[in-house]
Amino acid sequence: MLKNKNVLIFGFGITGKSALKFLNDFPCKIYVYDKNLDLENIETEEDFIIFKEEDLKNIDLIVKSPGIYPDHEILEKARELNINIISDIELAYRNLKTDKIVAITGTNGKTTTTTLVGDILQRKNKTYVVGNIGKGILEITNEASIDDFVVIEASSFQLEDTIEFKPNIALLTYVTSDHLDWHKSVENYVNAKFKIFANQDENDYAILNYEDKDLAAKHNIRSKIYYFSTEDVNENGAYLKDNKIFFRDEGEISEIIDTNEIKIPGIHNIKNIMGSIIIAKLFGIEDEIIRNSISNFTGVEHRIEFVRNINGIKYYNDSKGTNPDSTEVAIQAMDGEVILIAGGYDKGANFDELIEKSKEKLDSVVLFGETADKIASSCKKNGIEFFVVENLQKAIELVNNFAKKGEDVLFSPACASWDMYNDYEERGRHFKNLVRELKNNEA
Ligand code: UMA
Repeated sequence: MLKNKNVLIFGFGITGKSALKFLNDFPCKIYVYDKNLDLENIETEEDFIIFKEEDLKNIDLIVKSPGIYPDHEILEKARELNINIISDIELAYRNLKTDKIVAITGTNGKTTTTTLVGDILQRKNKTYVVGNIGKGILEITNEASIDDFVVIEASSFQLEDTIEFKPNIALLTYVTSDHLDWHKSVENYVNAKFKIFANQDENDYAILNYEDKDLAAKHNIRSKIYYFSTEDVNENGAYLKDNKIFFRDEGEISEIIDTNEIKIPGIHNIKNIMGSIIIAKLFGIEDEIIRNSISNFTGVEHRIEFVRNINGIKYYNDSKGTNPDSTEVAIQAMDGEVILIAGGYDKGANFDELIEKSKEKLDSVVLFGETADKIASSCKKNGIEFFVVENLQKAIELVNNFAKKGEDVLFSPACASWDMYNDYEERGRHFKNLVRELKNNEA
């Protein structure tokens, strides 16, 4: 498929670099485009040609980085020339030796579920955890052997540019709305998410939130469906009853774990765990191994991550809260009254519902970044006290002055980080450093 072809790597971040590493093993001509990098002076072990627009007519295939908007003018021209544009997960799928491929998507919960599934499966067999979680899948595509598990966190951007991608097990945590700047409409976004099931057949498995049952019915899923639900809905899958999680398969029921043994907070995490249990059971992992992994799982960095208790005020880093829904979930998972620090890159989201639904738990909101005024107007509508500040440092200085014992300070921006940071991880680390530098007056 790649022999003697001219392949353009479009964007040279994590995806582009892993694509170069992968393609280097094939006899093809590799071009690279990146509008922000000085490609002449970049150090790589592999050779490539710096792409110029006049090369486009010679290109056979474009491997597109997920963050680049689909209406980029070079991509529009490529479509006119009928050039194939695919994402890295599509290229990887076509070349992976193993068919033990798990793909996990959803508006939120992807990273927690992907990490936990990776942890369970690696107790049985070699497991690669890749994708939107921060590691390009093409980095490991040539290396993964026929018996290995590959667990992919798949974003809507990556799924949009798939054609044949067919994971043996696909899980959708749930879907609401996000990334409207990229997808242009909620419908496009939801359709991209459901592409995760598009090529599956009766030998594959689809795992869904029972709350998305009606939505799923519209998407013609051909694989075997398993649901997770907080009630016993008498379907194949996992459910919660009397504070215990059970797994049911064709009438056979097994008790997996008591929720007392779970360390990560919130009902949303129970759902992430139930989804993970289904995947593990479908691969025949023993209950004891599953229970052990779950009871030792303390969550992922930047997701409702406890940072510090200063004089009875708890600080949490939820930099991964990059959309309103994710932030709402984080607010609900807090024990005390919440001082929310939010704001960031504007993806076109609406914040009214987030503030309205979180009213009862919110003490006040401190805002910064591109969306600060937009969120401020949602606060105004709902009678929530708010402050707009210049940056994260100023936000923390302010909060440190007025937070009271028993309150929770939650940094959950409800927005991407790209207005002020390279990514949510850099933003989360910045928050943690600032909180660690605060003086504990009682000490
Ligand atoms: N670029 C251009 N032209 C443009 C825009 C960007 O040339 O118009 C270049 C940039 O200069 C940069 C490169 O493209 O060098 C970046 O490409 P990218 O934004 O696709 O980022 P990658 O580094 O390849 O990382 C991507 C994912 N990023 C996005 O989807 C925005 C990473 O997810 C993912 O971990 C990685 O691939 C490996 O799969 C991050 C993310 O924020 C965590 N994801 C979004 C989210 O979770 O909300 C979807």
